[in-house]
Amino acid sequence: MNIVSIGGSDPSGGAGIQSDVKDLQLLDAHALTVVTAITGQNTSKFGLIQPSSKKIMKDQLDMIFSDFKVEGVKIGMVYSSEIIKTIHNSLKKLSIPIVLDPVIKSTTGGMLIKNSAINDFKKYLIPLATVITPNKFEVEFLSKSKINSKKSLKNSVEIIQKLGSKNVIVTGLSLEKGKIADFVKTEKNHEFIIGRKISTKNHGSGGNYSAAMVFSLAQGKSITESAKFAQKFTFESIKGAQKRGKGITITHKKIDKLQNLLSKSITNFIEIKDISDRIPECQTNFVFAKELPKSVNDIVGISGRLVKSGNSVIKAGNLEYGGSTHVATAVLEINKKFKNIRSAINLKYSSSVISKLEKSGLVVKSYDRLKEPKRIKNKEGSSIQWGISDVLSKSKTPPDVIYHKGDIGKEPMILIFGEDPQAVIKKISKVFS
Ligand code: PXL
Repeated sequence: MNIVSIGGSDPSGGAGIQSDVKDLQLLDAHALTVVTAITGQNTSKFGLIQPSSKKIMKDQLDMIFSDFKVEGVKIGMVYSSEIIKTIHNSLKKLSIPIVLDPVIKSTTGGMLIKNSAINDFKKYLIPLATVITPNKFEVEFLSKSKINSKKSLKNSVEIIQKLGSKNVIVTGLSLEKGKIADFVKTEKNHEFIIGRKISTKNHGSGGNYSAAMVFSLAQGKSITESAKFAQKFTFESIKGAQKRGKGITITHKKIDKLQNLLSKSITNFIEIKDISDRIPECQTNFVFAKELPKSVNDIVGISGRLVKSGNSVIKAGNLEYGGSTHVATAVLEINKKFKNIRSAINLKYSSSVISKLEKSGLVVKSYDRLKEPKRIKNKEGSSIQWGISDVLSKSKTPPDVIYHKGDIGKEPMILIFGEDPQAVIKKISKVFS
């Protein structure tokens, strides 16, 4: 997925395009960047601003949009009227999600937009936004109205909506002690999304929110779903904030070890020659559990699975805890008996694949869904648990492969297990390469 970040350079790496590149990479998207200005700043103070010329702004935008299939745009620091109009001209005909983060002042006090550009910001950029994500100060500034109650908050947001942004999210409100609230207003509804608050002054959280927001919208998620996703992403970024300089901390979302390892193995899997022939009708999931998983929520899976697309396999969705039910349930079951087995993948059944797996020296076991008790059949999701436990009741050593040949209306399936995703890939590579 390609996402464009249009914004300023922050040499401290805490905000601006540097932070967006980092966040989008973490989300497994490719960040394209259009630099509106170079700022001089660190974690204590704000220095100079050198805006990009109209000519180089237009060239950057033309280069990006004439080459890449762009699926989402985030706009941060825009600085001048001239830059605003150039962005407007480039984006006005697009029909992809545009997230406008109306950055006005930096945490360390620098003005990120000229006073003379505010009217054009409202006239040219707000109407382009799928969603605008101001904090309290920014809504007050743009709506020219003070917020001191829920009613005045709604009024101010409606002023912004009248300027042309269908959806407005006011981020980081403090309504209750220990809690943070994001106010989400769409054309038809409004709601507060509540999360845990971490009270620290940091550099970068607004940008983390809008980057996660555009990523989620570009994946086709709704405003509400994306707002929840962005809140969680921002919470984790603030939780992991690091003191890199002498001043305030820089937000930083830690890479989850399990997600990272699984992600690498998914890349290896996708690269296996002709592997798309091995994807079943119900698609493939690849999962990795924490040690001693208690539920599927302790297991990372792909929210949208590995999907066959022509002759290739694509990862649809994200790596999420609870992202798989079926394959994750199989791992939960096997892990009860063999604690070191924490990963699995499901592949399309074929008898020739089974004999190749057997010939390669792997321990291959099977169960018969025709023998499944009726009470299990009628209970959604319990078949796999029954099947695996049936196999394990007869196994002293951990099986590498468990398969079944299906039932009426049930697709046959192969599951390959391993200690971790790389171990699973190694087993797959014995027969497919
Ligand atoms: O977080 C707002 C922001 C966005 N873009 C740039 C910045 C800042 C805050 O300092 O410097 C370039």
